[in-house]
Amino acid sequence: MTPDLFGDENQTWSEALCPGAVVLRGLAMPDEAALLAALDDIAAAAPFRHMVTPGGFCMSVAMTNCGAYGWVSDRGGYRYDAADPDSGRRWPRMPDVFLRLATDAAARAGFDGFAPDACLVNRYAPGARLSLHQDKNERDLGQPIVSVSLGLPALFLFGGSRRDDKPARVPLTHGDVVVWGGPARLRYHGVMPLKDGLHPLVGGYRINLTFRKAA
Ligand code: MD3
Ligand code: FE
Repeated sequence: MTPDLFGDENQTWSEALCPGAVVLRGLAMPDEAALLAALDDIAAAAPFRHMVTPGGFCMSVAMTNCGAYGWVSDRGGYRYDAADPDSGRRWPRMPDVFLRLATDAAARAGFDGFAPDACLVNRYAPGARLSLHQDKNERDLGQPIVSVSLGLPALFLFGGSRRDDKPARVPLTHGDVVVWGGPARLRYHGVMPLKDGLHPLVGGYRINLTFRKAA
């Protein structure tokens, strides 16, 4: 556990989960209000929706996107698309506070020059979960993914390079930022069903931002 220098009253700790995966506890705290305000604008322009998997199941996690590309799923498969399929318009632009936090986190984990062009926003209500999967729709798997957790706490499942490797359980709470790169980039991962609760700023949800270099 490494304490990082950070401002006057805020503190952040970095924890190495495994080679390539670094948890930056509390890194998003100084930006929490600006992140949530920007999120309201994104959801007003591109509302959260439950996408359908290629197998025909409706996802329990509600999603939207910002940035040049958005992650979308339907009966035809998973892909990145410059347009929101619900509106036909481009996704809302990525707010500066999102971009600064993501590039700062990546640099702290050793990924200088990370330039995300996609931010998938996941919203979990109680009971919502994400089953074990890999993220491999991005063009350059040498680029990391940065995740930011806001609102209710969740148990993150961090598996191995095969679907049947027993996953570790990592608690992620409001303000935590994780950088997944290098040998961690293709590890299976998921999220356990969200427990009921009420977060003072976010209410009865967990929000997760994942920053990606899609194109
Ligand atoms: C490890 N989201 O959107 S973020 C996803 O909390 C996704 O909403 C989860 O998995 C969430 O695809 C987990 C942490 C995360 C994101 C991408 C990864 C962990 C990762 C890619 C490779 C390895
Ligand atoms: Fe993922």
